[in-house]
Amino acid sequence: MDKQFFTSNRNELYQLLPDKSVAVFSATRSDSGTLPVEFVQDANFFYLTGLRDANAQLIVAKYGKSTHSILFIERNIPEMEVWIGRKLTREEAQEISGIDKIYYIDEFPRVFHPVAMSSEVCFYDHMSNKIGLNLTDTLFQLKDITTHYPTLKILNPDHYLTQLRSAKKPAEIEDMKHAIRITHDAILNVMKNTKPGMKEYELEAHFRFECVRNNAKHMAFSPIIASGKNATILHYEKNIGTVGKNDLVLMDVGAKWNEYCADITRTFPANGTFSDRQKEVYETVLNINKAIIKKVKPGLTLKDLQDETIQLMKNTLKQLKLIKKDEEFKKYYMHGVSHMLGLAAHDLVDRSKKLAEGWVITVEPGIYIPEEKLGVRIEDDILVTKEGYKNLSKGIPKEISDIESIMKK
Ligand SMILES: [Mn+2]
Repeated sequence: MDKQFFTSNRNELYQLLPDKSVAVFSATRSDSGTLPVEFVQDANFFYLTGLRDANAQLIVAKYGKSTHSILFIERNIPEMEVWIGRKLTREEAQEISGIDKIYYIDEFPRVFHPVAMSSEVCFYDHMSNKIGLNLTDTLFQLKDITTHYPTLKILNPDHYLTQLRSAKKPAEIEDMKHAIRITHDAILNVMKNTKPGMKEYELEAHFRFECVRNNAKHMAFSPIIASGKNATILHYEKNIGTVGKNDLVLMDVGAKWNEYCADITRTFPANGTFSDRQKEVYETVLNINKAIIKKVKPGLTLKDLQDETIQLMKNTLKQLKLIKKDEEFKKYYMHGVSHMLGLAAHDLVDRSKKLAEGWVITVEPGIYIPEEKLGVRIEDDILVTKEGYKNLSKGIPKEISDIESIMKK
């Protein structure tokens, strides 16, 4: 991904912004000087700048035909270099982002002043900055802005970023494919190393080992490794249970590559062979997974996919003798079948919009039967194409025979 990508993202934002408006985006804050913690860059800020550095800010402004991007970075502190290294230079920031107006962050109020004076609206992005100390810092800044410029109307820019980030560009799809490839290898590593009696965290370790070994140090989300009854808890993430001999293991995992996420779920038998009942439930979920994937095409909405899933669930849950009446389906299937995927595992979404070329969504039906200590979910990452879809995670085994033969090795 080069500066061309980030420049064209900003150009698209200019198109959307109303005249006489300014938008402010912030990098994630981090407290330099303390021991390193996992740093997750703010997705909107990354999308518009390409910077992975903390404590930076971006101003995007539009006045008629004249548009401006101004980047603010941290000043280098020579005394701190021995602890945390040298900060990004202005030249480096320019090379990454393609922005030529670069200031230091302490110059923000001075540079912002004339921009604010000529603007009617300020789109201030602070809701997507939920990590670390950033929220309080940006709220202080926002309070400052509202105090100094009382006539400036403050709005949230999220709808613009949702619009921009929904359809992925080729470079983004390549990064997502790579995240999926690493996730694929790591899932196989778990399947090959699982033995009944192990702890769920040992399986998690096999997953993380393969990701980190491939330079994917950051997860799209904390891995969910759930055996037996734990698999009926949708966002189980304690991963401390013992894998029982006759358990199914549900693993909902995703590596990140260049900030882009994979989100895959596979379910497999701890002992390497599905029981008859496990097979029955698994095949049901797999059939729904395949049926919904086949439906994906431009023009549908996420709700259309969910409605179709519910219809299929009602029928099959009756066949599995789990429910008698349609409306009981929620007892065994209680979540959405799809969400957007991108810079976030649950990416920005406008549910009123129709699927379009370049969107990447998940398809993840599941059936959860606590009384049988049994949960199955099968999740793939699907690219919406001009004609229909492309399953980006097609290569990750989900047929019963494939899973069983991998586990026998
Ligand atoms: Mn998901």
